[in-house]
Amino acid sequence: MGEDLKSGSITRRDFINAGAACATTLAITETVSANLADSAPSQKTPPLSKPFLTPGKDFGDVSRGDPKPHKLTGDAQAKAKLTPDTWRLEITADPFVKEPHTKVPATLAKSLTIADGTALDFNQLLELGKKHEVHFLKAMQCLNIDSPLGQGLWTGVPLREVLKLCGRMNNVRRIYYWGFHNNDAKQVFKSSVTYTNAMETPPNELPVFLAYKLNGEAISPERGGPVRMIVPWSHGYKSIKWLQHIFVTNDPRNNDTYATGNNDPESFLKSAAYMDKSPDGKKFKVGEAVDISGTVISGPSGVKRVEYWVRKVGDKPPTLGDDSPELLQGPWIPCELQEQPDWNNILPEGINANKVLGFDKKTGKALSWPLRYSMCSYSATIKGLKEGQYEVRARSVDLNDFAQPEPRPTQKSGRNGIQVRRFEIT
Ligand SMILES: Nc1nc2c(c(=O)[nH]1)N[C@H]1C(S)=C(S)[C@@H](COP(=O)(O)O)O[C@H]1N2
Ligand SMILES: [Mo]
Repeated sequence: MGEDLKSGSITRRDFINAGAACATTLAITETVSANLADSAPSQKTPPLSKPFLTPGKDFGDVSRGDPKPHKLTGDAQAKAKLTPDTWRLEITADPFVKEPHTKVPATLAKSLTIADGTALDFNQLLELGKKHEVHFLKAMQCLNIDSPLGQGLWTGVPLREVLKLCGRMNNVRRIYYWGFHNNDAKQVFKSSVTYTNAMETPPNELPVFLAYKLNGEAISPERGGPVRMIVPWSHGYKSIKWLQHIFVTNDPRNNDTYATGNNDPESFLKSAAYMDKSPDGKKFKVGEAVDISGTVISGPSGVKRVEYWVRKVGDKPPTLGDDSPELLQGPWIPCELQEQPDWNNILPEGINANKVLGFDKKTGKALSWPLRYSMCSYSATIKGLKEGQYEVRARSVDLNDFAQPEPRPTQKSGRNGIQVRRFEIT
């Protein structure tokens, strides 16, 4: 997480707390003596720890640039083409050729450029939307931060429809895109998808798209407006803000900005449970129930359940590895998952659930729950603990029966380590 935190751009205290809690060291003494029957998930509806759709201003922010593009106002903002009126999108082809991997260059029948007055403007994008508009719910999650940044309903036009404006493409294997970067090459934040990713969306999968709305409203400058790329299945680094340029190439190698930070540049979201801060550091009386809660993200491997493990510890227990035998043994006890909400109360006005991708067109219900690439809450009530110091952890189990963070402990493909909270019963 170093890189992102050092940039000083993480604004929500949660992230720092979550990180600090994981780094603290404590020592194990005893396994928990709670009666398991007492610890079964409660039947009450879990409290929603956060609103289902995160208001744009409440997302955790991860933005590079000096000045950050969303801080520009007035003339500077217009000059940067970051208002709906001034926004332009260029689409060009890379002439690059280099043996052995790139024998011929990519070509487009028609480039869209500012210089020759053909760049796409905001109204033209909205016009395309009249025919091709899509809506989708997505959890925004930074590959390097072990807490979700927020969840939104994004609306826009699939990338493939925008690319069609350029006529026939030849020898295109990757599609790069980047946003405004103060005309400073060092500040470019670029990402890419493969030609297949962009053009061929399997049934029930979600297309890469150019978003112009978040939660039914214009995308704010901070969230990457006027237009932001959204890559549904991936971490935040593929969802480029302040989008202004698309660049097709026949170089098949991944050269995303995130690849230079030792990150897996083809990562997808990890199924993972993240814990709310409470009850960390709190004291409870014997007989008092301890509530835990958090959010669980569904990556492509889905979520079968979320479960928790509580254990008694001594004063200074050492850190417990995610693969340590006592952790793997548990006992892990199922948590309660938030039920599918009444979508009429959640979605912005005028957007019916049956119009949202990933939902059944007839019933308006999510085709999977939690909906793939989005998140919902979970909770559990722990009862019957005796006096002492405790640690509680939560983890997801995916549809392949892999418990978090398996099967991929490499955290540079997406931080999903098991989180811990500590409390005392007195
Ligand atoms: N142009 C641009 N796009 C960007 C970034 C950036 O710095 N510049 N950061 C990326 C990263 S690493 C993440 S995790 C997400 C964060 O999105 P958010 O700030 O809207 O939560 O935006 C991505 N898109
Ligand atoms: Mo990120």
